[in-house]
Amino acid sequence: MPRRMLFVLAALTVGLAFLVASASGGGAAPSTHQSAKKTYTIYLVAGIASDAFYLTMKKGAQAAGKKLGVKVVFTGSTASFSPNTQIPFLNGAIARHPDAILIAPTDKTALIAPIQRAISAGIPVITVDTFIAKPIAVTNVSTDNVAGGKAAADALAKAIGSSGDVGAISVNPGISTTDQRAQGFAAQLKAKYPNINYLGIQYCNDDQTKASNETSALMNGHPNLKGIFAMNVVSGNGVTSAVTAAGKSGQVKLVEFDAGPPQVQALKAGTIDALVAQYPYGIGQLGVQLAYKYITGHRTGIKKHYGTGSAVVTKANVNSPAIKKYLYTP
Ligand code: T6T
Repeated sequence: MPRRMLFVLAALTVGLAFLVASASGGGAAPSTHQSAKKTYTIYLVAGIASDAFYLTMKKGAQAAGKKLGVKVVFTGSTASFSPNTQIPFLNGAIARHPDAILIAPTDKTALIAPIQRAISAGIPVITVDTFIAKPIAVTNVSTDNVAGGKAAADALAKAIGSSGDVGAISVNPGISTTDQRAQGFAAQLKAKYPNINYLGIQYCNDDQTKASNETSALMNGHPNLKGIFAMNVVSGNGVTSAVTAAGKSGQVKLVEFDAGPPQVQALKAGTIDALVAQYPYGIGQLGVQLAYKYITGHRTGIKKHYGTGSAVVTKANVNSPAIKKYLYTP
């Protein structure tokens, strides 16, 4: 073979080897055989790990993990729903360097920098339930909370006959979910119910006793109070217990977000008129499926947001099969 042809052949061989090496992992030493299938690990950092909503989300995440052969680690503070207590758990997850992190950020801004640290460390992050005010996460999986707030306004208006004073109890300002619920609720009252006098929101810091005390003060300060919208599990449990303790069950109408076991029980008992129930199991399930897709290289087509739906639950439909998936099973 002429020397020139030999040289061209050698160059082609080297080029081909380079292409194969690049395709198999960006310059890593090419292995001679396929290595064993990697077990991926995904962390799920809850807003608060003791909450029925996140415990149900955990179940969905673990079910998806089991199907995909992915290890799902559920973590989070049980002390409070706050950035100060959540960030150490996020940092703990980053230190383990999992393949992905799912997180329900407890504040729209305070969690931006800590989440950025995870991303800078090469860990893809998906926000579940709540989101942050900077589009750095791969995607967000959540309820349509504005629509949920509007549905709550319609349900409360129906319960009180569309007129009178109503109040609201939420967690803290700065949380994407509850802020959107508040926004939807106020907008719907303004647009559709001119005879409802909205007294505004009180914040309970996700503390049931505080929610309860605020509700008692609200009822004392407004003897004609017709109804209350409680914007999550803990606010709801506090509101329900204060209304029950005051002997005003059925008199002050209640609409609450979420469907934890005590809320469902109070709905069945007639203390709560309607629940806007989310689908936390589905949020956890889809979060893990999307993370798996992303980390296994199937990145095209992943949208920036996925909605998982919600349902208005009343005494009339609470036992129907279509509603079952919306009732939390912590
Ligand atoms: O309502 C849920 C969740 O959607 C929200 O972000 C925080 O509160 C809950 O966990 C219920 O307590």
